[in-house]
Amino acid sequence: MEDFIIAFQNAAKEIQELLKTSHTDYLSSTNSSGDTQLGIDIKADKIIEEKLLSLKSVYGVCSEEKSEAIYKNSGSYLIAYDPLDGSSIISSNLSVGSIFGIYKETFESKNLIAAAYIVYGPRLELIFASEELSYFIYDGDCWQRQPSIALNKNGKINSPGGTQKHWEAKHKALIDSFFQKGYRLRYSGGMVPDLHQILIKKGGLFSYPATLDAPKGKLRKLFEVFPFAFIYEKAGGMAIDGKNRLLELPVDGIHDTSPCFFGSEEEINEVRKTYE
Ligand code: AFP
Repeated sequence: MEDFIIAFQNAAKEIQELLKTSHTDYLSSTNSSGDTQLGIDIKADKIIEEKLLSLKSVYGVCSEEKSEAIYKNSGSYLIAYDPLDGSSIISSNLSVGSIFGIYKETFESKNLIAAAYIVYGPRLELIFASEELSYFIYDGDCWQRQPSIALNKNGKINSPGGTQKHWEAKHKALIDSFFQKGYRLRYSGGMVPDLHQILIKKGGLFSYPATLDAPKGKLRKLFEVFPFAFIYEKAGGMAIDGKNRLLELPVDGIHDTSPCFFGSEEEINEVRKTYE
């Protein structure tokens, strides 16, 4: 897995430079999920595609910006990635990220064997999870390994996604119940910094539920939901769609979405009580 870590670290440095110097204007094109694309989304996609396809062990890649996967002749790993998650908050200069899922032979949750994400913020950071979780910070010269991350049984952060107007009543009651217990609202609109914050602060809840306008949720299974489910479970947390473990869900096409809840044990048990 060392070659993947090096590829992600090299891509991270190039994309961080792009973010510092590129315009963040929207293009007239949309990606396969119907999101308007930025020029920088497409450049980041290309940087990552080249880095990954140059690895011997990689058989194919698919990304949020592509309508289909690209395959080579050899290798056994398939990588699904979101090259620049949080396009809509780049113009406000908030942190954004890249997310990766490494699958063995097929793009299915049961074959996810490693996952990673990069945070482009005031600092450049990489989290990589396979058997265990590794955390790196770039110091401007080298990637410095940090102590690993583990979630406590509960936390203090509530990170609720989606438009409240479209939440089901039971979801609104669940989110309110956390605020009544003293949880603080922390939500930037970028999945990477929002989930990273919960990991770094050792607990809390991130939710992106089924809504009246998006009954299957917004976040994509292969590029966003499964990789973060894998990372949260490795950190001692849990990840469910309300009832089921996210990493046991089937996939209906590369851009399939799911409602999702990531957090520490006690918060996820509360979610289960609401949704079961
Ligand atoms: P964009 O890439 O369009 O900015 O979407 C980001 C994202 O997929 C994810 O990073 C956020 O958690 C989620 O959307 C935020 O969505 P809401 O604004 O609907 O809460």
